Amino acid sequence: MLKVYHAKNTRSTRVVWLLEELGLPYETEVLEFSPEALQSETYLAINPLAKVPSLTDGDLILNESAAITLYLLAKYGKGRLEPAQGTRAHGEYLQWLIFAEASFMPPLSAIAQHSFIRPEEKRVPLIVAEGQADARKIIGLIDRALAGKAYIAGAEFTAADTMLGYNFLLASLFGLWNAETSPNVAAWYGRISARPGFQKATA
Ligand SMILES: N[C@@H](CCC(=O)N[C@@H](CS)C(=O)NCC(=O)O)C(=O)O
Repeated sequence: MLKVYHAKNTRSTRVVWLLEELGLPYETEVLEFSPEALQSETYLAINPLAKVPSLTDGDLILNESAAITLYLLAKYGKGRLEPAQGTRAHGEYLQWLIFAEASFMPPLSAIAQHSFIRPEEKRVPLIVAEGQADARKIIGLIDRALAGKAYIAGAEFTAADTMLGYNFLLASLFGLWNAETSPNVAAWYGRISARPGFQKATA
């Protein structure tokens, strides 16, 4: 049985959401998002960096949300939630899927770290301001990429939407965009966040 280690509003949202979209049976261990819970001896044996998500599939342990996404699709997807491999559409899909973690998460993480995760004396307001500026630039780019498209990789909902959708859950919580500044993002985010899988993953 697949098992996901999940904490609310963290990147494990991507994994729970994808599992729901794929209709796979899985169990969830919900962790409190606190150093005590993540650094317990039991959890460190699963994730030595004390982060979420983790996924176990038998004796396989995976600790990266993008890797978990690609693994689940390769093993259980049966071609669902991704364009056909080797096509131009698949290339664009992969780029957005990886972009979500590799290029968009750093400014969002900087905002989170320096707004509420680190102890107050270790927070640097300038890092928050720079993170907000960088994140807004990226949101502008995504808004332009979504023009005339229902989903980030084209007409169909894919795992690039579950990866990137999580970034927008955070960006929404951080007040980084609205329907006036980002109309295409607003339409897209409205569509994806109405899906039952997103609702379940964010409950
Ligand atoms: N690249 C990893 C990042 C995992 C990560 O940083 N998770 C955050 C929550 S969103 C975390 O557990 N942070 C705890 C900490 O840094 O102490 C992934 O995509 O899964």
